[in-house]
Amino acid sequence: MPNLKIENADATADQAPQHPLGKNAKILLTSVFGPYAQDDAYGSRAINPMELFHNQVTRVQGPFSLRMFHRSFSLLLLQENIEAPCAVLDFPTDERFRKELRKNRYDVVGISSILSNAGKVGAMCALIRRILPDAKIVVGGHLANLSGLSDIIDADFIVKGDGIRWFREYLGQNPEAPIRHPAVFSGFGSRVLGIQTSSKPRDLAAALIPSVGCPMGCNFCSTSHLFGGKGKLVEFYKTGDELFWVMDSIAKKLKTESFFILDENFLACRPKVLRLLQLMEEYEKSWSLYIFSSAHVIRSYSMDELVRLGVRWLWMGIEGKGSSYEKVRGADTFGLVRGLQENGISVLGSTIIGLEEHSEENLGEVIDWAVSHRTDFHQFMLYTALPGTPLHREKESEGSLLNQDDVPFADSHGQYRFNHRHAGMGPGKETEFLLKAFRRDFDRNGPSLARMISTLLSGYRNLRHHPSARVRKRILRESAPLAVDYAGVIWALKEYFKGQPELRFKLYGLLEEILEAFGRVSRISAPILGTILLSAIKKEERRLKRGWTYEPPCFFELNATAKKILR
Ligand code: B12
Ligand code: SF4
Repeated sequence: MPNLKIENADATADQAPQHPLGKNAKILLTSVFGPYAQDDAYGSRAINPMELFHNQVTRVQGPFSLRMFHRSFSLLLLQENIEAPCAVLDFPTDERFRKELRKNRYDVVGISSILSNAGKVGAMCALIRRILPDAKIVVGGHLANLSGLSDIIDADFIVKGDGIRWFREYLGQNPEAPIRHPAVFSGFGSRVLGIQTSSKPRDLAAALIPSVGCPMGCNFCSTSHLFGGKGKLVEFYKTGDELFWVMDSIAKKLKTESFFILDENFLACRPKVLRLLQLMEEYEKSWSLYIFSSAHVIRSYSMDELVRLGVRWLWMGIEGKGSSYEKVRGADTFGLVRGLQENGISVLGSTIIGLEEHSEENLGEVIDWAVSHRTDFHQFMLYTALPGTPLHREKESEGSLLNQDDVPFADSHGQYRFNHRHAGMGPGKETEFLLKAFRRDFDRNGPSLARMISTLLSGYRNLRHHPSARVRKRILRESAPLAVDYAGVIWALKEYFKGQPELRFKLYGLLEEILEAFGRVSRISAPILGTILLSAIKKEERRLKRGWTYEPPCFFELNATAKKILR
């Protein structure tokens, strides 16, 4: 059990004044306008699409990259907890945003943004002032951590930290009321190998946000420092019971049994998690959990506890060889990854490129060390001094922060340039090292999709006779695609990688294992489906070469009160 003192950080949001119309104020909540995956004057960048995996994990995996979008969860969570008429506009185009401002006379317009989209927020504020001069403009999300933001955008309120409490106070609602959670799937528009994947509820995970912030307070982490930093956390659901009943209600609404849990260190509060497990056992829930957790917290659980909790996928910071971060200190990350994978838990390892101790001389070794973990997925991110973090303050006082002419906010997204001068690396070198890291992981370990299938197969083999019927049910559900779909995928990959004997050999071995486990049905279907998939992969490859990319569609949603008065 980690030795952490956690305080509630609800007070991090600025004290809000009250809107004169209170709960009658008409509110629009919006994300920044698109397009996202192309270079533009407002700060969109082709290498910074509105995607998670393709942006920062499977970036160089071409047709094997996992492509999908995620809704702007902050907006949905805010809307769910606002009693006033409230509309959400997610992923609008510039034109759709203008149209919305003209269509309804909003009293308040709230924009959620991160640092790299600062230019768009500035443009959106100017549009609101022009079209709806009486509306109050509220800006929240990670951009709010930028000191001096009010000098570059024209907003009435900049809200740091939790927006639910802020809006409740602003609109005269009870700030202590229980938090209502939206029922929303975690991802949509998923695509891999050039094929749209299943959108059936049972194949999708619901998003669950038990808290925001992280009490570990690592020096570079804006997620933690937006909500108070070390020892602080805004917990929406404080007990295992609250969490269980929220999950139960979402599962029923969405008809799903999987949860993507957006909590930076979900396992950190052991009593809460063990109570959740107890309730899952009592009510026979065989839920699958996709979670984030730090290595030293994972180690405080037995593997059987993780399996019974339903952990299927884990995002874990590995950070860097010899890293001094408390969350990885003393952890045998290699043994941990292997043990998790044997129990059917896919690992997404996350490594930082450009820690203080990194240099052009030692980065090759650092990358090799990271890649040799053979995690199912690997995120590499640049050590970026994000506003509001101790790292940013340190670089600012050292005088090593780069200015906006050198590296604009739009490029400070962790996948291109450092926003400070690095003692061990020449300017721009980090871009090469970052790409080298992704490529080495792909070359050595092959497509993440195959690695994930291999982990799933290990889970099936080792746990399908688990003493708990609940665990067996989950394992059978999760491994259902192995016999036909994934047999076909591995067959196609084996053919595709003909020219890479080492990788082909691994894929061949994996296919044999699947065929042995599932017999005739796999033997017949693998080459048939595999041939179709191989052709889809080649088609996707050609499409990508032509520069194809994709954008999320726009969503417009009204809460119950808004449906009566807004269009
Ligand atoms: C989901 C997610 C995404 C999704 C975004 C989906 C979407 N539609 O917006 C995807 C995967 C696409 C994504 C992409 C990127 N992301 Co991202 N992402 C996250 C993640 C993991 C969760 C965000 C979330 O939903 N949290 C739950 C919600 C409820 O919390 P919240 O957003 O903080 O909202 C609370 C408050 O901030 C506040 N609030 C939020 N909005 C508003 C608005 C108003 C008006 C008010 C009053 C309050 C308010 O109230 C909310 C409730 O308390 C965070 C890390 C994290 N755990 O926060 C990173 C994070 C936000 N992402 C980050 C980055 C850097 C990126 C990328 C640039 C990554 C990259 N280069 O690889 C790209 C940008 C893409 C683009 N073109 O814009 C950084 C932002 C850093 C910064 N300081 O700006 C974060 C913090 C991760 C990190 N630590 O580096 N991301
Ligand atoms: S453990 Fe992860 S989420 Fe928590 S502060 Fe450190 S980097 Fe941030």
